[in-house]
Amino acid sequence: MPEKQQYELLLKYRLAFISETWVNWCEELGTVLANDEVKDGYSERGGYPVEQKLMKQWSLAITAYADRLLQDLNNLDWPDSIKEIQKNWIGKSNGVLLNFKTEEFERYIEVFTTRPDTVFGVTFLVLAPEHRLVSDLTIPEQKEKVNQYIRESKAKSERARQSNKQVSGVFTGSYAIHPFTKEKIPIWIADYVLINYGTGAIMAVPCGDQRDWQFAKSFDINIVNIFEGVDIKDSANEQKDICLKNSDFLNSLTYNEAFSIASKEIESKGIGKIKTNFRLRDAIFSRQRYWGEPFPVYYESELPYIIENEEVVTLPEIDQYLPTKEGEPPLARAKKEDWNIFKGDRMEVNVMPGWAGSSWYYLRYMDANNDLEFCSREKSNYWGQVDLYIGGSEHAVGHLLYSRFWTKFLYDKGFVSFNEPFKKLVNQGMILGRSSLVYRINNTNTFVTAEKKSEHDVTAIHVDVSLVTNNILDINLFKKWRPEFEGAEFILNDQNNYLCDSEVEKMSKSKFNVVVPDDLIQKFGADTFRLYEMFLGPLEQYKPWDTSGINGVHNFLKKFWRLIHDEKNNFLISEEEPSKDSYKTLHKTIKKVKEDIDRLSFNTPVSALMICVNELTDQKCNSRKIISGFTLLLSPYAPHLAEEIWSKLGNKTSITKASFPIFNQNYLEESEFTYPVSFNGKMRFKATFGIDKKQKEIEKEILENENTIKYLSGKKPNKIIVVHKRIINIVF
Ligand code: ANZ
Repeated sequence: MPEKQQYELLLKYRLAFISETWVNWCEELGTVLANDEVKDGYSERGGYPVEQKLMKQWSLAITAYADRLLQDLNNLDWPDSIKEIQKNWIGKSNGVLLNFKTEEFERYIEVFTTRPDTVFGVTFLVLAPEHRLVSDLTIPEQKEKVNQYIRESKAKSERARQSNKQVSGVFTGSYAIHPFTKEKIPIWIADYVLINYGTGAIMAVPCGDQRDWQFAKSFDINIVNIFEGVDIKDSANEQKDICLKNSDFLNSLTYNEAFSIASKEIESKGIGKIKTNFRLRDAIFSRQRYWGEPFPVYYESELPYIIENEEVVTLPEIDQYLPTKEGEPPLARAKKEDWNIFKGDRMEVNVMPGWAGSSWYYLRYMDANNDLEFCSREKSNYWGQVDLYIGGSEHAVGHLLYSRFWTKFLYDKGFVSFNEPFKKLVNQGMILGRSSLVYRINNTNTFVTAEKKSEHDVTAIHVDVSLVTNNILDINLFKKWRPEFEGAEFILNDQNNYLCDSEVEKMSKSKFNVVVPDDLIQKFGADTFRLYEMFLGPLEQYKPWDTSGINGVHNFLKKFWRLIHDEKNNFLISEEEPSKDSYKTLHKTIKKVKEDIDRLSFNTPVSALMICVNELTDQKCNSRKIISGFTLLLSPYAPHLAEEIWSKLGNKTSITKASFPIFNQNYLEESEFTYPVSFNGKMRFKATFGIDKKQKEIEKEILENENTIKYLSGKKPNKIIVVHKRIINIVF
């Protein structure tokens, strides 16, 4: 029910719409993918090829929020790098839509340009191969070439098209009329023009745009130079602060002035209009798979309707989680009676994408048992925004953008009182794996130790890190690891060891460097594991996982245990009042741990805790007051051990219910101070006095000091200056 309410809102407020768009189609996965789910022309999950396909899809109008998504970045306590990525992804451009009339028939080609100032440099137009006018504009003689080119570019991903260094394109055979010069300019198609951006067509200015320049050079198209004093023989001029020439009413102006004059002229001539464009696209909201929220939508005469005031539509059971023979999504396998709700002629058979849930789950957490609403206003008012969100930077243009948009929508409709979901964002670094490499001499089953690899022709092979200790390979385990290594031979080093090389890289099964926590937990316990993970380094940094340091952390916990247990493992706690030193040790640790945790520095408290145990061990301190405090400090890092000791200390409730120890500055104050004692400004010796000692008493005692008597050698002092906790100066 609550989910239904969420999605009904989206549909009701016309945020969701159906349109025929070019989508990333992944044949192998049988589904459309969002732009952030596609990497270099392959699906992010599984690595299957993705091609462009025209499909009828539900979309969400995230572009309606583009400007606010951009502006509101300024108010977020997020890493600059993520803000920059979002800014570029939203990609705001101010420009002009301009119409070029075609020569043959009454058609207009609308282009989007950010450089109306260069309009007199336009010598051809380029349409994306998918542009709807391509077939009309292609003359019969060019049809075959054009169709061939369209087929080829379909297989290329958008990214590949943008980064393609090779110039390619085909002439349609048609011409357009330049709106100012009235000259005939050829119309081409090329896949460097993307169908989903702007209008899917450009005015090409070879003297001002490098891609256009290369295109014109390759296909021998006319280039007009409109830049005063600039040579464009070898490349285009992309500098903006150059005076224009060959540009009629724009002559001798530079970019800023020319931009606004040209835009105004275009508008007043009625051939175009000023337009802000965003690179951000509306987000496709349909997926052709089984797992996902079904839409509360049915169709009647092919018109979609929302299912209102009824139970939530649930996923129907189907015989196979596969598309139908006709290529329909898996839900199309469900018969009428398989649906818990069936209305109209047919139900919607697409499902929602993963981000349909991830965009607002934080709100649901606030009111998880509410059967009527997704989250009551009262609850979201109480909890407010997420104060701190720790997450990976891989979500920069997916989840983190969708969630912001979703929250803004709910805010606009009055369902929540804040318009951003996550106040502060911290990107944690990845844990990297340390791989081990062995060297097989080519065409043999002989492995050579790393020191001698250069003497042979070798291939490096990743070996499972569990077979390697301190870079030394356990040969017996290695032989058992894989059948093909059973009969392997080894060339060892001078110490009779087989030394591996190591490399720090992404943790991955294929590199055999994945550390299974279970094994380490079995050996060292979950507390050591957790503590060690924290100890690895700063939260935000990428850190190599290197298990060789885990013993140190484990020993620290054992040392703490020994501090409060005798040789027979009996719990040993003293009721005595702790010494000043022990109080000082504890309180400086409280201060450090608290301050560090507050600033999300989770690794540094571990060394503070280690120092604390070392000092308490030296002080032979097992006093209840100190051990209780320390156990509390340790509890976020080693909760099991801390809980056990907490209970041994006689506490009846869990340590998780106890409050964090409070730092007291007084314990850090020194009780004594050693003053340098000077005579007429010259330092002669040192003398120690209690911090609380009165000035008069210090004066009296210093005069009685035998060293003072010696240095005064009978003279009478004129003045004794005592600066508290600084110096004593005797003037005579
Ligand atoms: C003429 C021109 C002259 C351009 C010049 C640039 C430099 P941004 O800033 O990213 O918005 N363009 C427009 N639509 C395109 C599409 N669908 N595919 C590929 N390129 C497209 O870029 C806007 C500029 O990118 C536009 O301005 C257009 O080329 C090109 F000296 O028009 B320009």
